Amino acid sequence: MSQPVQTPATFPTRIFSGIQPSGGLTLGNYLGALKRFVEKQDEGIETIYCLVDMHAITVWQDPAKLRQQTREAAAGFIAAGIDPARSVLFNQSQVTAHVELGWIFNCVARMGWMSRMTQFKDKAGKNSENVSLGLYAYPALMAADILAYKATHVPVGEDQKQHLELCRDIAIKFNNDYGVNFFPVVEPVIEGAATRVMSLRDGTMKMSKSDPSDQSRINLTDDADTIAKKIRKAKTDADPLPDSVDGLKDRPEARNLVNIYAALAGQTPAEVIAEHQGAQFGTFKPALADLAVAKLSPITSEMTRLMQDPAEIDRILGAGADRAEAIARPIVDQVYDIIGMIRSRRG
Ligand code: AQP
Repeated sequence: MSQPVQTPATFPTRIFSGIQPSGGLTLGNYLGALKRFVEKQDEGIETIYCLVDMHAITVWQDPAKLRQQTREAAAGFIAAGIDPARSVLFNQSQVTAHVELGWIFNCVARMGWMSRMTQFKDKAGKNSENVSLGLYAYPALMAADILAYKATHVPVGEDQKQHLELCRDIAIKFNNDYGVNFFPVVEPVIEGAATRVMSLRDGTMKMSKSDPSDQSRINLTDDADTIAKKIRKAKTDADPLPDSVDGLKDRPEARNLVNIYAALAGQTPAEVIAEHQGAQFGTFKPALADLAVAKLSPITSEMTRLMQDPAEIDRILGAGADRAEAIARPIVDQVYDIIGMIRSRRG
């Protein structure tokens, strides 16, 4: 019954990625994901970007805040360079194909696979009996988000690598179980100097929008003073910057700031080190703060401007959802046929 699985090369290149509107966008989301999203769009590839609000509710969200955060994230995407005419930009809950395929994938994915997901273990911590079932099933819905479009490439930060491996496993198992070559085996696209931006408070923890400490992250809504203050107060060690990237090996906080600088400046970490070797943090941090403000302030002001017209943001998301639906619906309808569901409604 099993047949060889198609490789991505046999499917047209299509990019899909998403961000949860579970808080304000952070510098981690920007450097690890959003900046890459814009680059892919500007390379002329077909790009579909989604605010994954159904993922956000795997942890309780205040409804009014969720709406606000979704609009704010959409404004962040557009302010960062996503053009809703060139990319499909929408919020997940407006296209029901995602949850329909998500359920089917719940029935394809194996408990053993899900139990190995480190992000679930990190997020659930010692409280795993009390977190939502949705948080556990989240990676199957993420696979559906991607495969509802037969996307071939997914730009993400390093933390999503394991979820994308699971997405590949689901595609392969579905293809094998039903004897079809239907879903592509997606390629993660994890690129750039800051694929894992760390907390400003602890260089061993990921910068995250849901970290209880606002000092741990830079938000895309932070003003210039706040950005400069947060960088000045970022945890570091007492040594100057080394003369090679290897010298950052056991210095997670120093490495993080160098990587952030590199990603913002469009340089490699080695180039940053070559320019700043021997510098104390008293000198490097103000240089980083100036760079961060120069790069982020135009995005923040544009977000603020866009947020003055929430109806226009909703209109853009609705139009994007119509375009997304037109791609995903026929794909999910074919899945129903493949798995043996009767589809006999008229109209
Ligand atoms: N610190 C980070 N460094 C690099 N990339 C990151 N991403 C997130 N944090 C970093 C990338 O941003 C995209 C969207 O992630 P998400 O919001 O859907 O979920 P997440 O990875 O769980 O991000 P957060 O900020 O930690 O959200 P919460 O706190 O709600 O769980 C992904 O491509 C991710 O890799």
